[in-house]
Amino acid sequence: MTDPLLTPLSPAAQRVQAALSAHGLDIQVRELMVSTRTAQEAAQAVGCSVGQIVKSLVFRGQRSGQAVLILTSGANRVDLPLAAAQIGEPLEKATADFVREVTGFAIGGVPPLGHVTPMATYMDEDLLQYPTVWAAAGTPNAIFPIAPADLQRVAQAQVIRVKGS
Ligand code: 5CA
Repeated sequence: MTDPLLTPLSPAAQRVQAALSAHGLDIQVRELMVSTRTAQEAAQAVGCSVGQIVKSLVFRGQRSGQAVLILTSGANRVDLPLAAAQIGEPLEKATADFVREVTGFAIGGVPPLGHVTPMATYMDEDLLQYPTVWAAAGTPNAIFPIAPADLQRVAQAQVIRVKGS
């Protein structure tokens, strides 16, 4: 059956779909009529809590200049000194241009996998408490559901704590 709230996948979303399929995951990317640009909008669009939305946040190692991806619960902000202590290098926020260069996707649709270059990846431990989390799929309207353990495996992510207490 055709869902009237779904649209055909754009090329960026198709790249994410291909990456999921290449990992053997039977997951369907959904491109929606409504915005999933922010964690709040995404949660509203799929009817989940904001904590179940995966923010794929790109940072830049201050010493190495290398990209670092932190998959963060939509309910959390990354405490940069805390993250840096676990990662082993001070981090700074990436510019929009750097994000596009290293991932191949524009901010608002950056997915957790399928990037043009592989990068060191970390995952917020708070995501593990949910049966399903939802991540961006290449565009500000595209999203997919995934079990957090599968996300950790396919993103080759090391679990860290991102928020201070
Ligand atoms: N599609 C949604 C839900 S999955 C999404 O992509 N959310 S996100 O949080 O992963 O992506 C937006 C993030 O991009 C913001 O939290 C912010 O950290 C970052 N961002 C937004 N604007 C800029 C900018 N101008 N330069 C660098 N980073 C930015």
